[in-house]
Amino acid sequence: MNILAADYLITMDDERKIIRNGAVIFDSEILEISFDRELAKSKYPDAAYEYLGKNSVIMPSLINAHTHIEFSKNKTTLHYGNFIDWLTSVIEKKELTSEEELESSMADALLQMRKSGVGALGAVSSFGKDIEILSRSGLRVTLFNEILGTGEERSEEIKADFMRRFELTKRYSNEMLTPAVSIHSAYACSRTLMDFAIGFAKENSLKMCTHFMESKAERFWLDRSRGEFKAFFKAFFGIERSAIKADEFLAKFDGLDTMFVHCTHANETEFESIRNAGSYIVHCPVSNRLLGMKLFDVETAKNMRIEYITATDGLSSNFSLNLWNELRSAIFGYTDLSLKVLPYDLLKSVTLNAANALGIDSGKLEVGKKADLIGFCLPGFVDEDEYLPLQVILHTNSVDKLIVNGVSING
Ligand code: MCF
Ligand code: FE
Repeated sequence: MNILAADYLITMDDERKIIRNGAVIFDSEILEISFDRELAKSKYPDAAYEYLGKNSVIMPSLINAHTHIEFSKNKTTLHYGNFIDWLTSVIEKKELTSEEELESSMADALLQMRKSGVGALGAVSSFGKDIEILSRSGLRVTLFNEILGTGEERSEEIKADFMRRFELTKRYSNEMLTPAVSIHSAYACSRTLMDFAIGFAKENSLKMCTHFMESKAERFWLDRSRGEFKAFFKAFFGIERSAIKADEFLAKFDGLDTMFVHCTHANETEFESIRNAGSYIVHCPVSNRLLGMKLFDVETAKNMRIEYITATDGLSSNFSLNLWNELRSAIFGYTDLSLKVLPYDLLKSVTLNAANALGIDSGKLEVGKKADLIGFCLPGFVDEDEYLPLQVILHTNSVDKLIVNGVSING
């Protein structure tokens, strides 16, 4: 049994409770939340007790629900500001890295996440080269095997490659690593591949994720087979029309547990349909600024009672996989939203909401939840609870403690 004590506990519970001078008592699960750390210490004299020091904070560990570890290289060579330019630059730079560079870029990416307090992640795996390193990361991983391809003629080959990667993922799966499926997007997948992946996910009760309405180009292409995707698809794939409209694409996911990633250019009907299906929306503010040139409409989502998730996306559309940087970017991007409300919502978006989306029983300091915790110190005292989430986001870059499943994985 362990006792971790701090000056502030951000519980992320339904009452948004913040506990001063409290403690969390845990083994692999949270056993008790104490409102008095001295009392906790005397109540359990045999437990390993640690107080994290002046101005310390304990909260659930962070969850980066959408990232691409295999895209951790080519940091400075991709083109930003226009989605098609970015996509073209990704396709062109694909072959430029050696296996060693890929391996070390993935190791760095995972280290950066661990240092910042990420205890769980949703990783889109495009090539299966990240499976092994993710399996020994010490983190909880939902590994979304990606399916992608527009031409019907290569369907069988693509399905076989997907199955190979999926089987490999299954070999590494355990309590910490869960295989899942990703349909890249409505524009980059043929109907055959979509239906195959959806059928496969349903049959095997797997979580699903897909990029959705990330750019103006995608909006125009899915709505009218027009816009910037038209020339792109003609030049690269000889395709004249979008395979599917947005509403039909969304309907395909009925009955599945899906994360729709980005949704910056989605309309209210689409928001509604995602919400009514009990699915989740993930936004990635930095990536959305760099590629889609528009942020997700958090205010409308909130008014529609949509509990969104914030994530970093991969390093091919971000300068960092540190979720604190992402949260700060959101604070500075959403200039109309209250600094008493937005920061708490953002913390919830990377803890409880992300845990719910990935089906992990964590994200809250509550008895019975998994002991996935972080501890860190603020540079000073916070006098009013309602400003604590903002101060935490402004001042945190790394954590002193990262505990996953009750085990400290960073000293
Ligand atoms: O989320 C961002 C932007 N939107 C789409 N794809 C990706 C992102 N980051 C990496 N990707 C990958 C994607 O998984 O880039 C490739 C795919 O393998 C693009 S090729 C359509
Ligand atoms: Fe992505």
